[in-house]
Amino acid sequence: HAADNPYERGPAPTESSIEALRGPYAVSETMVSSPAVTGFGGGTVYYPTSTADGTFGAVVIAPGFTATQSSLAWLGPRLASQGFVVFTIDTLTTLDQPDSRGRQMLAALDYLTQRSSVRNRIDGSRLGVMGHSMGGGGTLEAAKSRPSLKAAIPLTPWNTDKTWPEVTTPTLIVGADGDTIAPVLTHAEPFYSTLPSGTDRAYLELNNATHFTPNTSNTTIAKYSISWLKRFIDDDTRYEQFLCPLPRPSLTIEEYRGNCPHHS
Ligand code: 9J3
Ligand code: ZN
Repeated sequence: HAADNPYERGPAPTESSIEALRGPYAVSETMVSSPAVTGFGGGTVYYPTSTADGTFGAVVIAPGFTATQSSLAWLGPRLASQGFVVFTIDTLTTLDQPDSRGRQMLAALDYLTQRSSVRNRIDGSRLGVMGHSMGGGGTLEAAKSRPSLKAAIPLTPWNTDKTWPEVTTPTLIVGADGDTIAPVLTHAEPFYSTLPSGTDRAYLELNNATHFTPNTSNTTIAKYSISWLKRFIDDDTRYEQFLCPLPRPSLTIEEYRGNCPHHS
């Protein structure tokens, strides 16, 4: 229990609690405007309203090419209500490439943990990154350049760099079977398979899905993202049951690969 793990937050999870539209924490939000910040384009912080449970891990989420934070806004309260500080960001320009997005995600994490109004609510040693498409490519770039990150979740990621042997952060890659913009054969699958085998890694391919499936509320994305963030940002082994044994193909899962048991 919490006595064994100082980072675990919230009640014991169930299949229905990780599928729910909201978790146990009421959520507040605050806008961060550009140009008040530098190095990224501002964003919205979603965070548990109460301070009674101590500090939380934090996650920065970046959008894809031509998109803004609104394209991933659904993840803000959905993840924060489970016990994370979640920062959905805008990039400096909507045309920024994945390497730039990765640097901006790290700038956003630094702002969040060092200067933002919620910095005292965050455990700065327990941080993660997520992003869609070029923001998913940026997620891999951020993890590659900052190995201290605890979790990374690229969603239908796009990048010209196809190989990620440098990543040691536990990484859950989400692909979509019908993606014609970042086809899994040339993006999500090689990104997954080139992660080191010693890195905790998983590949979730959504069934009957497209490049833009991550842009609307999606229970399969939410439940495995929550489980991955809890397992690796909070070290919360209560969520291991949803990740290992590996999820079976279903109406919403085309395929799931990964190491099980996990290393860390
Ligand atoms: O962020 C994305 O949706 C990347 C896909 C894309 O349009 O790449 C073409 C340059
Ligand atoms: Zn590479």
